[in-house]
Amino acid sequence: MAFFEQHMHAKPTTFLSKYIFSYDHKVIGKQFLWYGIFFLGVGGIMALMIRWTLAFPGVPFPMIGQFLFPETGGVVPPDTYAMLFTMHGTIMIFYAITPILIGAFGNFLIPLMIGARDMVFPLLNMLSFWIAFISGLLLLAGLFTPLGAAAGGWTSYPTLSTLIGSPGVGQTLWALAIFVLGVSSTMGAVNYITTIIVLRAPGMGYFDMPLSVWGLGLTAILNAIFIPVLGAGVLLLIFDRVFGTTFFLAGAAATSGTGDPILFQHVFWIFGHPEVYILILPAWGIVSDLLSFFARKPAFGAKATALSMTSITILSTIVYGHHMFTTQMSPLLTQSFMTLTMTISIPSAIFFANWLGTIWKGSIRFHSPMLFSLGVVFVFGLGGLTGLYLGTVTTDLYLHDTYFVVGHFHYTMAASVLLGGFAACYFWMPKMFGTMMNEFWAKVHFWITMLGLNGIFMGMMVVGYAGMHRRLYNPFVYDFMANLVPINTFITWSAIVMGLAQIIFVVNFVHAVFFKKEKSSDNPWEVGTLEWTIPSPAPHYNFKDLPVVKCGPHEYGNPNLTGDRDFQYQTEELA
Ligand code: HEM
Ligand SMILES: [Cu+2]
Repeated sequence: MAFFEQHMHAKPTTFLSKYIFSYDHKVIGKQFLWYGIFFLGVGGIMALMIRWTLAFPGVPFPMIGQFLFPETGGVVPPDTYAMLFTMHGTIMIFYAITPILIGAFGNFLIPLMIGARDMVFPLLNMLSFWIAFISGLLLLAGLFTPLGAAAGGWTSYPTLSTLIGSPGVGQTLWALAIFVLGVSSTMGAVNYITTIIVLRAPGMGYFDMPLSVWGLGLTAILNAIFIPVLGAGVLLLIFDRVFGTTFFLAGAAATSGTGDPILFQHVFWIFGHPEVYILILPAWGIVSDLLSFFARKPAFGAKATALSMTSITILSTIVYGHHMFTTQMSPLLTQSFMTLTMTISIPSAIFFANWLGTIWKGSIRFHSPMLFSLGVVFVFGLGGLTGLYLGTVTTDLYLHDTYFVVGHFHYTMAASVLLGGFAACYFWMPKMFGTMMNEFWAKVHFWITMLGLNGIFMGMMVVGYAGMHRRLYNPFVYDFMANLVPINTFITWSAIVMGLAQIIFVVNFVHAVFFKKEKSSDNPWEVGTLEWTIPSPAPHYNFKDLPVVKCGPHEYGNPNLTGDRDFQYQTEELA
């Protein structure tokens, strides 16, 4: 299994080689973490502006409104509103969740959890961060162009995204930024896959890998296959915008027999549906491990969980058409996509049941990472169930493009992935930075976040079910939506509450990283996976001697355990 010789090199000594152009997967992981947290803040403020506009149409945005929109006296103008929801979605998906779950935790966890000293290709790894960094600059640059940032939605459908729909440079920069980010993600994905295949510690079979590594590995496979599809799509979009081609131009099919806006939707969703699993799989893996760690029980049906995750990964590649039920696809196609979509419920139900089996009769320790993991179980349940209504053609025809869809995907992505990310932050903090965050404030953060996000996303599903469309600047000019203002005000207050709760996290995090004197012990959560066998924070090149794996990652409460612990390190032989 350890096919590769792994060497130790001298420690980097200069500031540049240590913190900026570091080859160390742990430093690169932290760089992605800071990058993601920054964009989480930017995307979050944009979300609040969207919500403000929907709850209080015509009222200036407090504090920074006057400064940002002086021409309207602080009120968010309609064209800016379109930029806000476009940039919010783009930033959250590609520049916040992806860097945090995949960039930060993928980088940090994979080598540590499989007993390797670094990624297989450290230089490629370093480049992948800096290319992502450039992409972030390109995206933000759009905000400062004369006609403003992209405004065609995160899906960037033509004709909204062609020169006719958005003539500004911002939309071109958007496409370029996504393309460049795709290059970075693909580099990362290839690195992760190869690392998992060739650098596993001696004795570690695939089923001895923690489920976090399973999730991250499956994500990397989807990334490597489907990010290039999106790359091709946005490249063609750039050609249409800059070089006058007509791949996606509406009407071009009629006049020259070539272009078709619907073609873009196919390309986008062939990537886009797998993308939602790209985001959720790492969170699923992490939650599957943490539930076991904190219930002090072996992960129930761990092999079945890993195999279910794999089946979902495979199925996710052939259901994309359910995003396009309303594009006049042939009934045969819609029905086929509906059937395939529904098939995903089977492996989903298996591993969801395994989660419940894991916590069933466990000696649960309600530390903050566990609270956040249980939060994922709850919100993902809701997200998954609402997916069934959208995957069914007949109900989707009504619900498509309403806030019900927005509620659905925020439960699955915003809520589940965010809570999973927080669970990971609190849990691996000692190994990353050598200190622990304050538990009391972590729990306060959890409860207020839960309260806020359920208020927001449950509210969205309610107004969506009542017929409120997404992406409208002021839906309430239509009579049938006018009476939905009070619920929208409620959603907005929930969003403000949730936003404020995140300040607690940031303060707690920054305090633990920079100001906390008290060091954490090497294994504060009493967990047996490989990263907890080494000092906190993880030292240069992780393992002085490469570990040899003797048992699985979830040995808790086994009567044959050695020592007077209720868990066993993966490097120890089970008696
Ligand atoms: C459990 C099974 C799931 C089913 C059956 C399902 C089904 C659907 C369907 C049919 C739509 C399109 C609705 C429409 O536009 O009319 C949709 C939208 C969406 N779903 Fe799911 N979904 C599921 C799980 C997930 C998961 C796990 C995620 C993410 C982690 C996710 C993220 C999204 C996103 C982002 C959109 C909206 C994209 C957009 O239009 O902007 N879904 N889902
Ligand atoms: Cu989908």
